[in-house]
Amino acid sequence: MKNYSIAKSRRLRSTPYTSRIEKQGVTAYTVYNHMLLPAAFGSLEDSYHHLKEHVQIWDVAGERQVEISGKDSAKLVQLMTCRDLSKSKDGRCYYCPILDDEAGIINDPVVLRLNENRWWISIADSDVILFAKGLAIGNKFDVKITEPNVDIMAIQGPKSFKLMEKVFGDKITKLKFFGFDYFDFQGTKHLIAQSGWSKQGGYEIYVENTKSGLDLYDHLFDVGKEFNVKPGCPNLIERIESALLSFGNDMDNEDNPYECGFDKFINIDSDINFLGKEKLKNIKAEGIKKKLMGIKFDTKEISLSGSLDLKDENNNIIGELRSACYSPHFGKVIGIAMIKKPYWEVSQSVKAEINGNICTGNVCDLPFI
Ligand code: THG
Repeated sequence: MKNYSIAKSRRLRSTPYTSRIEKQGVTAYTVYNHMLLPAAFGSLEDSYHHLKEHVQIWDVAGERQVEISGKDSAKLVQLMTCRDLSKSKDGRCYYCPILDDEAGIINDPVVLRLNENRWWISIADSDVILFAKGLAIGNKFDVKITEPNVDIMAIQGPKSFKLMEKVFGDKITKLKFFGFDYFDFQGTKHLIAQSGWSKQGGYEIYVENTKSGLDLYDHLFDVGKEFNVKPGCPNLIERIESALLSFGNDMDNEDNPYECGFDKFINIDSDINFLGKEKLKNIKAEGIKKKLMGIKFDTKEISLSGSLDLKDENNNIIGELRSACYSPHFGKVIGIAMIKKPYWEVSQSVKAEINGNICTGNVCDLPFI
């Protein structure tokens, strides 16, 4: 597949870190929430191995925040998600599918409860702010909805814990997974969560003070030398092996949360009010007809730029492949696919045309590992 350079403009927003990562060797961008999101620093496979062993600093400013504040903010946030937030706590993050009235997925953000009247929705790639504003206007909610200047920098990899301890002291080691708190860097407070879009562990720094954030970015590279710190970005191979889903790739508005395996984030039995609740009850009663599953192919190369039909031995279409990569762990191509109900059996054989050749493989459960 031939690649093309991306034409920058005001509409395709840069981040405060862009000039730095360009000096540091970014080689590919994707677009996320109308913003540049680095997609590669040279070989994906080299970055994958480095991420699993050392520590990386990522410019994930494209994970924008939708801030909802005001008297009705908790009501609006709850209206948007099927996850019960009635017992949520300040200083905690919640992975929350956002649904429309048909229970189709709008987004799968991390929701941060700053306090009962102030929330950040840390969004995947869709315009949640417009949806939130529409709901607030239609419901006459007393809320303020903005996209604040918050530019996340992620510190990911097994050595992220030692690196962050070196900068922020012992206190940061007490932070629990999906907890957040404020930490001082040279006199400026930064909101830091133990989270991130890899399964290698790490933190996300929600930078509000750009000047201090850039000083911190540089400082992390300075003091991180002993941990072999490198610039990086969400890694296609690591995230597929870890089955971290990507909105717009693995699922979209045509899919419901049951089909995506989000069962543990769905609360249809409590008395909370959210869009799509009745629809979800029906879906649960009837049962779903497609779901996300893994595929392993007996081939070593793939480059997907859209979805790919999957067929059985009789050429019946059994589903569609939505993301895929070569996995060093399995020594073959693996992928995430939406599979139709009659074909859910693990080890169901599949074939697909990859790079002009018919490749065979098998369906498996998610996560792969
Ligand atoms: N961090 C922040 N914002 C984000 C992302 C992020 N917004 C966009 C995108 N990523 C949202 N998608 C996800 C998907 C998975 C997770 C986080 C964001 C995740 N899942 C954990 C898991 O699957 O193990 C934990 C889920 C849980 O148990 O609550 O971390 O990365 N700020």
